[in-house]
Amino acid sequence: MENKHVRLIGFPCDLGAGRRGVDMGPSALRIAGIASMLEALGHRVSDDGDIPVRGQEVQRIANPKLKYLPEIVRASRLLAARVANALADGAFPIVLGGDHSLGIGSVAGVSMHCRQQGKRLGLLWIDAHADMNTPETTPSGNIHGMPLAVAMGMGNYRLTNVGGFSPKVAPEHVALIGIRSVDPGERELIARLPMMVYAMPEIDKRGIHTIIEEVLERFRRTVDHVHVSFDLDSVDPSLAPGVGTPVSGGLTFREAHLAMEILADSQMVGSLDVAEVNPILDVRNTTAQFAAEIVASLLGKRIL
Ligand SMILES: [Mn+2]
Repeated sequence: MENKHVRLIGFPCDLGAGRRGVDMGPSALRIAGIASMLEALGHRVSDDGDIPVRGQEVQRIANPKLKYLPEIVRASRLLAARVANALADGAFPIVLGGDHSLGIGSVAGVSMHCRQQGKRLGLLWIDAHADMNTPETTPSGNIHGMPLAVAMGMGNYRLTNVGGFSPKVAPEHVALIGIRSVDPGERELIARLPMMVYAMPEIDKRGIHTIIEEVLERFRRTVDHVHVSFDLDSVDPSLAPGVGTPVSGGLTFREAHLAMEILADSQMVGSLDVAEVNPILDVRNTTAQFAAEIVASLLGKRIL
């Protein structure tokens, strides 16, 4: 893999999640050595620090179907600008979360850049959940359950309009991989959208290798920039216990790494999110360390 300029952008936010502590994820990922691991691969790494996000203590919930909406909108705009700037500088942005509401700003920033450059965006969402609720369907009101719907232009206007346009990505350019916990409203949405969706049983039957290759085959023909949004809860909780919404039966160690290795070989990935690392729920930073290794595999780390 060619050497890249990697820009780390922390998004210390737990406003979108139902459990506290995921706002400390960016620190945990830094402490796990993500920068030095990427430098060891020959990449240049700079750390932009964190997007300022105001904590829950100084806010109140105005709308229980869209908890902490105003602050998430404000922080998402900042994140979008930071991600778009990194790409404009020729860098490879990695957004360190933080709950998965970070995907709203991150995908907006990538999409802004692609729009400016006349590039078509492909989005690979790796997650235990579909993250496709809307204010109408959400069981919890937690915005981290909405970012993939938002990226495709569905949901609250203030969220879909971050960056000033919508949708950020066409459903036919979205692949959702690893799901095993889907809400009724999300199931309906998935059924009527032309997305590529691979739930865990299909990964079990066909193998992660076949599936990632299939997604890449479509992406090679239809898009120019691939953004990967990796939720640590996609991985089995035995490997990544430090997540807010663990679901058994996730990706194995090798499935997760092999997916990243194949993506690295494709040379199509230009930006990445690492979401939902929650140090409060973790065991001696295991989940952040696992995440850092996953990032290294996506950026070219090889066994041989
Ligand atoms: Mn997620």
